[in-house]
Amino acid sequence: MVLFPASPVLIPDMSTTHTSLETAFRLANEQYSSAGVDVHGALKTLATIPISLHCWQGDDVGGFENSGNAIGGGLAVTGRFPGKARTADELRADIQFALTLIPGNHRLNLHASYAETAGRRVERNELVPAHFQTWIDWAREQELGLDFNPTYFAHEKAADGWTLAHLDRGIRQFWIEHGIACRRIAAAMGKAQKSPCVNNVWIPDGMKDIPIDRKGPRETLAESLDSIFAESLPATQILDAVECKLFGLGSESYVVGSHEFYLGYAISRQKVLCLDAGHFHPTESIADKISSVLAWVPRLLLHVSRGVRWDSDHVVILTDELQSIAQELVRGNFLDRVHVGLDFFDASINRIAAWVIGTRCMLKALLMALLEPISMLRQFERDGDYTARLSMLEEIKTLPFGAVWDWYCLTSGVPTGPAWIDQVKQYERTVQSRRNASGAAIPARSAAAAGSA
Ligand code: RNT
Ligand code: ZN
Repeated sequence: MVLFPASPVLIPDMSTTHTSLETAFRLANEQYSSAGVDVHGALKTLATIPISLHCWQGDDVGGFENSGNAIGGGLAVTGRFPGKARTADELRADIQFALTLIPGNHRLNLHASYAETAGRRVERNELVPAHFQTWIDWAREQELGLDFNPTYFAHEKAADGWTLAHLDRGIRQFWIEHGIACRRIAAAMGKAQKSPCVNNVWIPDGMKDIPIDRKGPRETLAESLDSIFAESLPATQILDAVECKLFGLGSESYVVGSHEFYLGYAISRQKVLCLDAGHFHPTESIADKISSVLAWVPRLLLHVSRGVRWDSDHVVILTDELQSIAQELVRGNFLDRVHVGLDFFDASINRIAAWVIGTRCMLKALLMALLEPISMLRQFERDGDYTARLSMLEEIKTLPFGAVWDWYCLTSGVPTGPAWIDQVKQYERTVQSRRNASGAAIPARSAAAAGSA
């Protein structure tokens, strides 16, 4: 059995000397400066933007409850790439390693199902901050901010796909209590880290086929949400977010928490709205929504993801859509009102590489946006010179962005260019190949043999 696909070709050594990177950066800087771009200012701003890495990429949204419940909720993780984190310690080690390959200071987004309960079953409505103390202590050591999410899936009380809008009052109450418990945990995290923890509510509730009653479940959801948010907690500790979705696997015809539902809810309750890039019609982009919804809601949370056909959670890459999202954040001066989080899960490639690819691409998109000659572009637009605006937008696409990005990586102490891939392969050989699905360590010799098979 091939445990780790052997790499048929070695990653080419594209490393460049410090001097040549510096020369390339100097020339790039000159070129950008002549277009009126402050490159050093752009890099300074980029360094202040935290990306919230989603813990669930590291273990296929598994969590540590070991209850045997299927993930459910319309979420599906495909792929069998070996070496996934099996314990919280392994997950923390993997995240720590991933962060050494990503420039800047970032955050970690945890789900309630990643509680550490010392092998005891703790009901989700009985979770307390102590179940996350190890995460909190570790995050403090790593200087990582934490964000949080109640988990409304992978549970027997969510097995029929209904939670906060459930017809059964008892089940609904259980999930309301889970929501309340999670807000307290998020606030404790926010207090410990002295920076608000974004607590994002996403529920799967919906129907596979045509519903007769679209109204009732939405009224119920609004009531449940109001009960969850009834307790007032300081905004210095917690920011409440709600996430919409158009359709999911098994909820193709109707999702209770649709965009219009949550947009209205977030405006009327002044909550943070979460826009997931994969939660709209397949050709619809969230970029154009940013300035629209920020006219009415105080803050936004982004779940940056990549929809491919029916899947909303492919690894983020540097697409036009990603670039337009970043451009909107920068052009609209929205960076201080928007929390950027990632949301994808791919088990068909090395899970750490998935984090690194997605996060580096998000940062590249932001840097590209920060390097736009924005005053010049604005002036063209104000003058009604749309010819110059379009021409310039195309010309700047071939400015030497790569030299600035490499310089940022170099000065942030992380690998430049594709050098990080070798480091992931090395970690695969020395750490991940020793893990197997049953939890037992694979003897080093057979792991190595399998790796080269
Ligand atoms: C599901 C939502 C949600 C989840 C995570 C695991 O469609 O995007 O954000 O991906 O909570
Ligand atoms: Zn999401």
